[in-house]
Amino acid sequence: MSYEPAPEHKFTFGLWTVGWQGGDPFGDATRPALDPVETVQKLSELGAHGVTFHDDDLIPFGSSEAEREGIVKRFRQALDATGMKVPMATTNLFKHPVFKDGAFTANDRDVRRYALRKTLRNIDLAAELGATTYVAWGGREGAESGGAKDVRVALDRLKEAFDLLGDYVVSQGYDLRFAIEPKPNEPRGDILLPTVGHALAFINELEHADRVGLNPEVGHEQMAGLNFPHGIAQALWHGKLFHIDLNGQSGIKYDQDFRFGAGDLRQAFWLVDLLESAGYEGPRHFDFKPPRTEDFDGVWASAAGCMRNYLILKEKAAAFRADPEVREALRASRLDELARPTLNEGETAADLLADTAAFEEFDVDAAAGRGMAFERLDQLALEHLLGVRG
Ligand code: 3MF
Ligand code: MG
Ligand code: MG
Repeated sequence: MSYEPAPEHKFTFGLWTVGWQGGDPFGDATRPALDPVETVQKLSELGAHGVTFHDDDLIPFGSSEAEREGIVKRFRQALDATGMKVPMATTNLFKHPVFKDGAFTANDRDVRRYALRKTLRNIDLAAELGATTYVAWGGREGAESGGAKDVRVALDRLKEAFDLLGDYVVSQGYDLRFAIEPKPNEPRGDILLPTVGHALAFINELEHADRVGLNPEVGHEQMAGLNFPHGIAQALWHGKLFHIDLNGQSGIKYDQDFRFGAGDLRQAFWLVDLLESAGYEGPRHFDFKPPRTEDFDGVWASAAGCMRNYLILKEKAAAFRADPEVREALRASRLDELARPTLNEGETAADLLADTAAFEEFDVDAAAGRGMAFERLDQLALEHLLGVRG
């Protein structure tokens, strides 16, 4: 297998990923800025399907109306020339100092109104460019200290924002859904909607709940020590996996944004296995940062590595599922039994209470003594991943 990325694989990249110049809290930029048009061309050559952007990635903050038009025109020409798509767009509500205390939940009302206007304006552009997903990462919605934010009231304001954005999209007739991106911390000490679970519960309270789903990011859940494939499985179970940010992270530390496949490789394997076997059809979107040690050759090598690693893992996961020994091991671990409903069809609590085989005659010691055979199953998975099987 060549592991050659092609548009049908739906690999997409944020303009801000390969375009990251390497500035961090301790050091200046190590790379010059990238022209979005060059990014489109280069990623197209590498086999990507499309690009995504924050408003300010494409149109520098503070540009005039005429500048904005010129930039969009040039960008659109690059898309047309390459066939690259824009399946998702988002708003930068975190960089400018005006958002230092948040955007939709800033204590200052005028800042909240400005944030909503900035978002509505970019939603128009997103729809114009054919995006069907609008991501909302509330990186500055949070606090460093307890008294600074009344979280219950802030959640009212967050709901108000999503309800308004939903109303707007419906009134304009846009084919656009929102995807909330949870993150536990960084840049705020603590961010609202810190995990997939918090965000899922919040969505239930929204007026346009059917139009709002998730954009979970590998590293964000892993920064909280959570199992990313489990979070994705639950998002899928709720029908809420609208989009996904793929990258790499090594455990509970700062947001590392490694290329996909770096960091926790075992979770990456189970993630690809899950996405592919669940029939996820959305973009495989990379939100990573080529390390600041790299020049542009390293940047493109890193982007190519994201796609190649996904394709390698896809092949490994398929080989794992097709391996007769794995199938046998799955049966030995009784995954088929998990798939059977616990009650018989039409069975009631009264029927279960009357079933002496389920309780009075149930041999708890024999059941407790049954091994689950998970170690053999996991060793087979590991050997597929390590390339010594299949
Ligand atoms: C930060 C992020 C963000 C979001 C983006 C929306 C800058 O950790 O992951 O990237 O993904 O704002 O897509
Ligand atoms: Mg991130
Ligand atoms: Mg992200």
